[in-house]
Amino acid sequence: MTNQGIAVTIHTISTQAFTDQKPGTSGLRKRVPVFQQPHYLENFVQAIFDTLGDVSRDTLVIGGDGRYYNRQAIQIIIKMAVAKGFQRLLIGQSGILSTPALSTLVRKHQAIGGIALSASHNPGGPDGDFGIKFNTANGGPAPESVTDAIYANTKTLTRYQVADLPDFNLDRLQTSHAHNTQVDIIDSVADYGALMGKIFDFDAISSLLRREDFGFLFDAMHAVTGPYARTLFVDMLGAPAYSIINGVPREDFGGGHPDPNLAHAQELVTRMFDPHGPDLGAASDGDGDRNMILGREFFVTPSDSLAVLAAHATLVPAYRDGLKGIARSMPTSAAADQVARELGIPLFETPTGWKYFGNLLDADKVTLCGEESFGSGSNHIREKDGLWAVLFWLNILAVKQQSVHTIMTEHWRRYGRNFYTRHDYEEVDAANAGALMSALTQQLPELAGKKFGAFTVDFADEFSYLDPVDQSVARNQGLRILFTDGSRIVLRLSGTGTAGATLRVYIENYVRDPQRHGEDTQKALTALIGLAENVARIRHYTGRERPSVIT
Ligand code: VG1
Ligand code: CO
Repeated sequence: MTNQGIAVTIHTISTQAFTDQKPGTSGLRKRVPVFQQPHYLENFVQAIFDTLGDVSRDTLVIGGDGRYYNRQAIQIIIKMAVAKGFQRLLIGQSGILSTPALSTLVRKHQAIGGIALSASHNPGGPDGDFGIKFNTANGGPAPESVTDAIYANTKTLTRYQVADLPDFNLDRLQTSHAHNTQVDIIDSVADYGALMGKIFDFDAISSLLRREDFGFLFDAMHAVTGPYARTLFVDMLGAPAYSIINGVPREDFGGGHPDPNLAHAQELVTRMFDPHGPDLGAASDGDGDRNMILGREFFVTPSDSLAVLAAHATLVPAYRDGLKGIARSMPTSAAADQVARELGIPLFETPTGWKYFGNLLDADKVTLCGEESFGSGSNHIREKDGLWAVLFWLNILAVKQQSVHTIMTEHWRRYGRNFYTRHDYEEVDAANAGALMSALTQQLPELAGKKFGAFTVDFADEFSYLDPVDQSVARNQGLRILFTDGSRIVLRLSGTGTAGATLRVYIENYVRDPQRHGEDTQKALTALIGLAENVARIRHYTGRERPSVIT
């Protein structure tokens, strides 16, 4: 379709503001029917566009994880972007772009930003979740100053603009023109695949994946990484095609919950916990930014994974010269801190959410970042990156020729082990969850110095973060109780849920003694788990006997 030169009518539609469009930890997430309400998506998109000035010389990247409503939303956004007057739109073929691929494209094409359509690991389908997130010119999630401005716009919006155009064919790679905008439907994988080839030792990884005595299994969970994994692992690196399971993206993720953890990646977990299972297993989430790493009969916690990547970074060509620093979110275990200390590099502790890593990466203060919630990444883009983490582990295994289990146990022997678990209480009553948090907040000042069995509270506070680059302050980022032996209990409310409130309780205990490193995590943490219950009265407030998900 070429409409250049032909006058395209731009309609201005009157609308009323919605009061519930405050972006959370990672964009605006709601149930699909909420997004399907007349004007709902349009209002939010206009609120984003209204934070940008003249964009007649700017490029915008658009793509999503392929979930239900992805295609409809993209058609709406294209027509609004044409009305806004962008010079160029880059759209992933069939509307598909993983979150890391979107970040790659924004950076490579020096776009003004990108719009990612995803609710990440939340289930999809007509009654599932949908989401929209704006990334800025560095390729990363918009910082709080921008999301605050978007939210302010949503509250006062009275009109939005849309170009009167037929739907675009999203499936064919092509360039077309509409009004003043060039619309390019591009290969969803190519630029991302090329970037991975520049970071890792593909020759070494390829030899490993072609070995008959090495087994690799990747679970794409019927989400966005299917095509990316096929191109990278099978086409570029020579792994057998059967290494990828659930590789076809589906609008409802095959009815599953595209969350790469021990509870939801059932098929992968069953096959890895077999004495004859593959050597490396991995999974990624709905939009491809999370990762889970498994060895044979062995689970690597995301916090430990970050520490292992940091300790072995110089084995990867892109990080051969070492790391500038490491950043981790506050609830993430301190395993990476031990490595940073030994390497003599700074360790930054940020609030939950990838947007807080952007400034540190842009200022070249850190090279690797990670979160306990199955997220890790580096300065190659400004999002966490699931397949990057899998390639990183493959690169380490290819060089070291050791099992995941051996690499992990040797790591613990050297640095000590941070036993770590997260207990989630999902969809609890929001008022009760709020009451729990305020009751605990009030207790905090009296906790320092108190003894609970073997544990003495060192200090307890509400975490706030002063960004060392732009001096912005983020308050209210979770309650933490730190003990004199380095153990911690952290509580916070999720900012990505779409129903009620989700309480996350993070528990950590550092153990130096190698004799204890083989212990079961939940058993090793029993005393601290009980302590969290006593101090925060979780059962009382949530009405739940046990967490809904333990990772
Ligand atoms: C969760 C995780 C957080 C992550 C965020 C987005 O947020 O805890 O670490 O950055 O999801 O990840 P919350 O507020 O629910 O705890 V993703 O893969 O959903 O974009
Ligand atoms: Co995600």
